[in-house]
Formats: sequence, structure tokens, C-alpha cells
Amino acid sequence: MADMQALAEAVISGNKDVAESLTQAAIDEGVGPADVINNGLIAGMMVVGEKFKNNEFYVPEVLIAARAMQSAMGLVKPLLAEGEMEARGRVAIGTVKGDLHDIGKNLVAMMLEGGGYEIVDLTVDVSPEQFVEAVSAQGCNVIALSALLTTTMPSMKDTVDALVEAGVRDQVKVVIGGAPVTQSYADEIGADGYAPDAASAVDSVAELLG
Ligand code: B1M
Repeated sequence: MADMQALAEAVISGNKDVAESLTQAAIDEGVGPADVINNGLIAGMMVVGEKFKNNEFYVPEVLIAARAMQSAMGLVKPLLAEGEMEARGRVAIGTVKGDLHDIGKNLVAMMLEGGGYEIVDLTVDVSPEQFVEAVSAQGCNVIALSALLTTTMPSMKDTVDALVEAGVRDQVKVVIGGAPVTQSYADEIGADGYAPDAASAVDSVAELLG
């Protein structure tokens, strides 16, 4: 019988082969893809997020778990009928203009994907205009901004201002983070949320979307 607990554990321990074979077994037994995603893959990534927050897991363990989650997700995603599993939100994520650091941003994206959010990864060196476009043309309802340089942090404010100017500020929640970023900076520039690490970013987005 399909064992979602074992699947979650395979994700937590980053065992890609076991995660894939348990996922395939569940599919073969007729378990619904939404069940596999929610009760196996997302459930596992939630535990990974908690362990990361509590310093029981470090970056490599999170990356290995995310890789197991993503490859198993690849097996179930094509089986999802249109609209069968609504994403919890559509998040455009990117490292801000002038900034090429992407390791933390990628971790945040993986954790959010593991949390059930659809990710539009705008990669690095992303201009305020590109973020605006992600809202107005791609329907993203969350924007997640990462900055690692004190010199590129002002681009976070430019992005919030550009959303206001484009008249789409009320359609989107803005979450910011990165090593030099603080809650008080988020308050200062009018962002909706701040997260100190990748797992907290998932909590922050969940809270903002209610
Ligand atoms: Co750069 N770099 N770097 N660098 N680099 C730092 C950031 C620096 C602190 C090093 C130092 O001087 N001690 C310093 C910044 C100083 C400052 O502004 N205060 C610095 C500098 C100066 C530079 C260059 C200017 C160096 C130069 O060329 N003279 C240059 C800039 C290039 C550019 O971006 N335009 C540069 C280049 C590089 C590399 C290309 C060599 C490489 C990046 C490779 C890559 O990302 N693909 C690099 C690296 C690796 C670092 C350090 C060593 C590590 C960053 C990292 O990946 N950490 C870094 C020093 C350090 O932090 N110890 C440094 C691991 C990652 C998991 O953590 O990104 O903090 P982090 O993400 C965390 C949280 O911050 C949070 O969650 C993540 C996981 O918990 N988080 C979010 C991140 N984004 C979030 C978004 C959220 C929420 C949470 O919501 C949306």
C-alpha cells in the first residue's frame, strides 16, 4: 500500500531514488497526484524547513532534500488535471538588479515550491520593471526579492515604488530577504513581509496570503 509517511521520510533524508520509486508505486496504485504532493512531498519539505530553521539541517541537506522532492514532483505533475490542484499562490522570485548572488534565492524558491506555491523564477539581476511585468502579465500574486549586497538593497525599494507607479501594488504581496536585509528595512520601504531564512519565507508567504 502507498506509504506517504515513507515518501515524506525519503524527501527529508534526500533519498531521491526511494522518493521516486515510492512516488511511482503510489501512482501505480492509483493514489491521486494531489495526495502524493500534499501528504508525501510537501509534508516532507515542511519537516526539512523546520529542521533548517532549528539548525538541525544546513544548506547541503536542504538542497539534497529539494532535489529528491523535485524529481518525484516531476513524476506526478503531468498527472495533475487542469485545476485539480490549485497552487497556493504564484510567486515571482528573483535577486534584485545588479546582484548576482543566487544560492539563497534558489533555496527560498525550492522551499516555496515544496510548500505548494507555483514559482516563476526570474533568476538574478532582475529589474523593477521585470517584477512589475510578472504581476501585470503573468498574474503573480507574490513577489519575493533577494539581495545580498548593501549596494543592491535600494533596488528593493525601487521595485516597491515601481509596483505602486504601475498601479498593481494592491494585487501583490512583497516579501524580501537576504543577509543584509532586516525587518526594519522591510518596514521602511513598504514591503509586506521579511524573512530571515528560506523556511521562514514559506511561513511569511502563507501568512500574507491568509
Ligand atoms: Co559575494 N558578497 N560578492 N559572491 N558573497 C557576499 C554577500 C559578502 C557579504 C562577502 C563579504 O565581503 N564578506 C559581500 C557583500 C558585502 C555587502 O554588501 N555588505 C559580497 C561581495 C562584496 C561580492 C562582490 C561585490 C565581490 C567583488 O566582486 N568585489 C561580488 C558582487 C557580484 C554581484 O552580485 N554583482 C560578489 C560575488 C560573489 C560570487 C559570484 C563569487 C558568489 C555568488 C555565487 C552565487 O550566488 N551563485 C559570492 C558568494 C558565494 C558570497 C558569499 C560568500 C556567500 C553567499 C551565499 O550564497 N550564502 C557571501 C558572504 C556570506 O554571506 N558569508 C558574499 C549562502 C546562502 C544560503 O545564504 O544568500 O544569505 P544567503 O540566503 C539565506 C538568507 O539570507 C535568506 O535565506 C537563505 C537561506 O536561509 N534569504 C532570503 C536570501 N534571500 C531571501 C529572500 C527572501 C527570504 C529569505 O524572501 C524573498
